[in-house]
Amino acid sequence: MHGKNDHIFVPIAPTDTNVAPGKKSCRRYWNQLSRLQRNIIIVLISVLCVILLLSIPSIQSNDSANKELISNHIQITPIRDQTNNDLTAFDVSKRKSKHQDDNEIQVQANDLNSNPILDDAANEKGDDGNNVMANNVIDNVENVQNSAIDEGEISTKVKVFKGPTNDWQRAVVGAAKHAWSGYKKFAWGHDNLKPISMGSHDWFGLGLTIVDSLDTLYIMNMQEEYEEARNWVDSYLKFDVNRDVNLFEVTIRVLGGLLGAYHLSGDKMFLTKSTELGNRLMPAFSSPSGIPYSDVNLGTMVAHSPKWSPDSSTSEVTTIQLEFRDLTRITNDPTFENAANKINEKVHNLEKKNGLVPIFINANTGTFRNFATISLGARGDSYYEYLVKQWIQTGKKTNDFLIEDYIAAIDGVIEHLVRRTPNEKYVYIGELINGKDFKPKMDHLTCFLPGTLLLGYVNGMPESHLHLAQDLIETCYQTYAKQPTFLSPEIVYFNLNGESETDIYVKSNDAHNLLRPEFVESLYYFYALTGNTTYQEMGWTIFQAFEKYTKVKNGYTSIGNVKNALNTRPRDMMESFYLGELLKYFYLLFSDNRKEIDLEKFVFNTEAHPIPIRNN
Ligand code: DMJ
Repeated sequence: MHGKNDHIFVPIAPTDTNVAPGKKSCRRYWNQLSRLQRNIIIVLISVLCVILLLSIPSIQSNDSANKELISNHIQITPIRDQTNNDLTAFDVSKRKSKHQDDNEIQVQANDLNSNPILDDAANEKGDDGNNVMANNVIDNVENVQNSAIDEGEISTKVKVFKGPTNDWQRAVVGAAKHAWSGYKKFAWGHDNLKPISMGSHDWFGLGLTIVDSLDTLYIMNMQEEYEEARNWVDSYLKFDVNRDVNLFEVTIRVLGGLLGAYHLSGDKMFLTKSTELGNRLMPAFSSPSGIPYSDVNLGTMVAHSPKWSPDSSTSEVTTIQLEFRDLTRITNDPTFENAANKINEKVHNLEKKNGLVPIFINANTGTFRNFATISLGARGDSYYEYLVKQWIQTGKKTNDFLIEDYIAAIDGVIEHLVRRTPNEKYVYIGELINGKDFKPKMDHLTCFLPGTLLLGYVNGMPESHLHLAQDLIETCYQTYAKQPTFLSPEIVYFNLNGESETDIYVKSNDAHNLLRPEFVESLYYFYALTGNTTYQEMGWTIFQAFEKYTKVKNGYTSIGNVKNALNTRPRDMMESFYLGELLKYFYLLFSDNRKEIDLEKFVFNTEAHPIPIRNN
């Protein structure tokens, strides 16, 4: 594993006739030695060299994780030779183009106060965009230090973002502007844009795209658009409307969006709105078991199970805790966190299959549905995500049972759900139908997992998590790379018993792409936590594919078929997570400052809204 520069440097004095008397040169000493003496010295030096070389891996044991990440990265031209810091010809051009306009960037100082806690990270880069890139070769997977905010400290300060610093980030901002202008023109105030029919779609009637986009616009320093969004929330976002909403979706997108905007901007209007929404969602917790109902009417404040079933999705009831706990932190009202904690405790006490949970749970009885599917995809995914993220949110000091459940769950994943394909040896995660029969099916949603595993690993989780993360990031990348559009389908299947010629295959009903963010989210974690710019390269390839196949005149659209580049079948829908998540993760992935959002200080909710880490 040693590069060509990893030799031991033995300085030899030059032959110098002007050496001062009494100071003999090494060469003169050497020449005066007998052959035997010289041989002994050569042998001794050789032995010393061997010992030194052998000891390097143990000296660098802390680096081993990153070394493996670097050496095991997916086969894609690395932008730097990681061992000698030389730019390849390919990379020079890429990097030049990425930074070519740096000098033209105007640093637009806001009239906002700076936040000493947060500004360290923003300043890390300095003026020269190349500094951070040069550092990448020595950046490691670092264990996250505890730098959480102390109890009681309220986020009233703001973080200043300077806007894009390279061409890739500028391209993402271009995409955000294009999406925003289509939404503004045809769907303003509605939940989603229908960019082809030039119309809108309402799900909850809460202006989802606006609220989900607030912190994205803020992070990208799109001041005009941010002001438009902020003012709409202030004037038009009303919660006292007679309308059923889904507790989970509104919590992660609307409550999470308001909280993220509040923490970055310090604007108290978002605090007021968050509190009102939190109060109106509380009836969902009024079930006999404490496991919340899936739906709640914001106006009448009456909650109920879904119309189609008595059960809630397991991932939905376990993916509201970051937000409700944060609401308690900023309001000092314990009601929100208490309700969320009660769910944690209930689910913790239920019987599981090696830490794995069925995907349905009954709000009345508080029990899992018998023989329900076990999956890290739809309806299961973020249960696992929030176990580790809640532990991180509370400074890794409390909620031990959550991290124990997480460790048990990942052990369960490794034991029951992980398989390797026969030919190309891709590692993937399948599902257990009826809780027992293995199915080699993986939702794109599951591609959040490599990023979450890596986040857990740098926070102290076992090495097995790192290995699984490395394997999965490659497999998820392949779900994109194998398609002619270079876009992943919603679901892939893997060759288990020779039923397919290829190791990864896609059924026609699963070939759609909804502009989902999970894989780009994982790439972001891999870049942010390792500094390895290979993950930026992967992201850039995928970003270009989105540009090519999902960009339409008035925005971006989900497509029906990633398997045919000539007939992608646009579906006329731009979900709020396109701006809320996908573009945000692309932007942060392409940042020259991988700590633009510092993962020692913030944890992202499942909709990419940053929530502060605290010491309790
Ligand atoms: C988002 O709402 C969230 O990421 C959620 O966790 C899963 N589904 C969508 C994006 O795919």
